[in-house]
Amino acid sequence: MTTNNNIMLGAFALANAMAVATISAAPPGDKAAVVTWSQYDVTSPGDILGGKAGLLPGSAKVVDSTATLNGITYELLSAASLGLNSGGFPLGDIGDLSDVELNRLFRKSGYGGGPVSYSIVGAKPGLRYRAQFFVLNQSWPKTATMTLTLEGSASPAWEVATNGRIPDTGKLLQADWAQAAGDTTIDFTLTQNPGGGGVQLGGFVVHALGAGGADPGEVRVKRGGETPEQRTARMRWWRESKFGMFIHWGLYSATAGEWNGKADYGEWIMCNCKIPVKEYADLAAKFNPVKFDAKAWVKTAKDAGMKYIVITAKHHDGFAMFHSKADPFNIYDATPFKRDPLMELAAECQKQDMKLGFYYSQSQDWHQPGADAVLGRWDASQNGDFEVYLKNIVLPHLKELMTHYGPVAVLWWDTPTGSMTPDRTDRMKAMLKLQPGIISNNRLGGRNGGDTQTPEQEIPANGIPGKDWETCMTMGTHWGYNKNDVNLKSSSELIRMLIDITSKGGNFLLNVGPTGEGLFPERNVQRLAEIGKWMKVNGEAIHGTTPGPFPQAPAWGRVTQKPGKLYLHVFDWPKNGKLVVPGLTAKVKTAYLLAAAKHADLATSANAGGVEVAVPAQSPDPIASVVVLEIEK
Ligand code: FHN
Repeated sequence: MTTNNNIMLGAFALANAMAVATISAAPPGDKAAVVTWSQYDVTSPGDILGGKAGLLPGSAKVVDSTATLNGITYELLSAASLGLNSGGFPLGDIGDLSDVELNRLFRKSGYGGGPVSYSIVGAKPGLRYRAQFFVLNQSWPKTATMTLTLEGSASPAWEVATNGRIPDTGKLLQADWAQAAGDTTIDFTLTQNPGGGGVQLGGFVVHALGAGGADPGEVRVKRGGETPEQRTARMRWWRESKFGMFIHWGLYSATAGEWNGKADYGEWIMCNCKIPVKEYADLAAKFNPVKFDAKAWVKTAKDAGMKYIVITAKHHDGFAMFHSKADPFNIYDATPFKRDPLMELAAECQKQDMKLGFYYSQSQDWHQPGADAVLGRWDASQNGDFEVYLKNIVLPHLKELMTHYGPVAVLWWDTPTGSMTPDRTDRMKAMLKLQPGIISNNRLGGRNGGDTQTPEQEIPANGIPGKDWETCMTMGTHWGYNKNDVNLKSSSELIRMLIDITSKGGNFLLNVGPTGEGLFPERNVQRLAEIGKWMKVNGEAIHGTTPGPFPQAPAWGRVTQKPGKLYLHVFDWPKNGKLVVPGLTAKVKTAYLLAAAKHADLATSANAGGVEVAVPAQSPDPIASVVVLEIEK
């Protein structure tokens, strides 16, 4: 199968295998000095799920290995044990396989998963390569299917023929390709598993075939179809933005939260009041938001210091707030308004340099037959087939949203249900490929993590370390407009929340529920203006910052930073004129208040406990005053 020329370029396997024996030198070809090895021979058959390795076909003796790289232990299946000639493992390059995603994914009982993408980067155009992996254990019904595709190579798209069934335990699957210019992607998708069971794949290896002395390239296997650098680039604007506007606007807005004399509803009014589908749809005839002014909306967001807007394209009531050809239950066709507000908003966002994203309720839809209603259906017309809903409504809607409105920065899924099978979410996600840079949240469902975590109406005490996260929040009680929703958080509270979230590494997506006439309620506008006033002076300490360097927030407030600068957001101004920054060891070059004219210098002194800044007796802003420390990097 392989020759001495073949070079093994990456490997992993066996999530549960435990190291037992010798630590030996790193194998030849290893470029990562920190790698240590341990190996053991496995003699027992089968039970991978129980933590032991299985026997592979023929007489091959399985040798499992673990490698520790940057503090993470990887389990590797040695190609040499399979009769392959291993020229060495460039272990420095397998960091992206750290969580042995494939093993975890495919071991899951009950349903399939994926796709999980692996990019093979750095392979040399013109050379031939081979990818292999092993079916380590499987107990799936024969009706389960597994599809693997190789994309981006010169070879035709390649699929491991499983003929409608998972290959047996011990089978080796492989695919060869001639590398074209550009990277190769392998997508692993496992679908359909009625009746339980599980399967574990492992031993994923990439070889250069018969390179014949030719340099096979610095091939790396990377998880996710996107390199970390590419992900960083894609997420950059979002990470720097820190502050965005959520807009919940739909047919429900026309009710102002009132139904049959009771007025404490919001965007859930249709469900809460069990309004029959036809009766709710009839509201559209009176929905005529003629005061809608995209320019004013975007300006309000911009003046508040917000960098992106996410608006409900379709909420759970199923009413599309855009002109859809897929179904007439939309603002253009069903109302006297006869305008497409998302089109107008998209144009204005372009003009005012504001990112625009769409909220889309993908599985819950109270209007369309067959869609889900998480609290149960109440109208016979809601009965139907989810597949039909998906095919006729969701996919065409998504295609329209992804293609008619220019750049779409965010797709904000919501309320995933059990109908979100991998096959269905795959089809939805395929639509997002029409917007290559798009960022999506973690509410699609199935096994899709998404790009962002979405705590709702709360700020996690310690942020969500290592994740991109965004707290979404209402100013009052409801997301959609309710005329009685007047007990709002104060602008001071909202500003401090923005600071708190930023200091913990998150974003703040603050909601506005416009009226049925198309206006932002005055009470929201007032708060946004006050936030904007603060941001005008202090926005530098929010946008583009990361959490401060201290493990604990200081007693007086919060800290954010940029390279060479610490921003001290002081909530509790020191009465003695001494602001102490505990634990700061870096040398302070200058200190000043963002609010001070010409950024006049403040005296600082260092002592064993940290740095002390001499501040004026009065705080410039009782909500939060920002002291900047320029420090030596
Ligand atoms: O049910 C919705 C709700 O109406 C609103 O859209 C929020 C926003 O995050 N999401 C759902 C509840 O989680």
